[in-house]
Amino acid sequence: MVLKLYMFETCPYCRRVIAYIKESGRTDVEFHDIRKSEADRLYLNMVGGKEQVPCLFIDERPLYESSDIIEWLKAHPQT
Ligand SMILES: N[C@@H](CCC(=O)N[C@@H](CS)C(=O)NCC(=O)O)C(=O)O
Repeated sequence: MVLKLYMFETCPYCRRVIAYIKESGRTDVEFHDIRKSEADRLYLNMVGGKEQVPCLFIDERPLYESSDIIEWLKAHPQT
């Protein structure tokens, strides 16, 4: 399963998700900063459908909302 988190550093909702990922010790999430990469920003808009972060792509399927992302990560621990 490919997990990609679209985010930017000063976004408080992103920081919450990133803090959870770090605390839980998981290493299977790629970070994509939309303020640093125009390609990532465009991907989020085109595939996700809106420019809202955080967005976790789960095998190319977008999941928005920090609380939902954290709940999903809790329910699907790294194997
Ligand atoms: N309820 C959302 C809020 C996310 C949010 O407001 N993110 C801001 C950046 S800090 C954003 O992307 N705003 C642009 C937009 O919503 O279109 C969550 O918890 O993830």
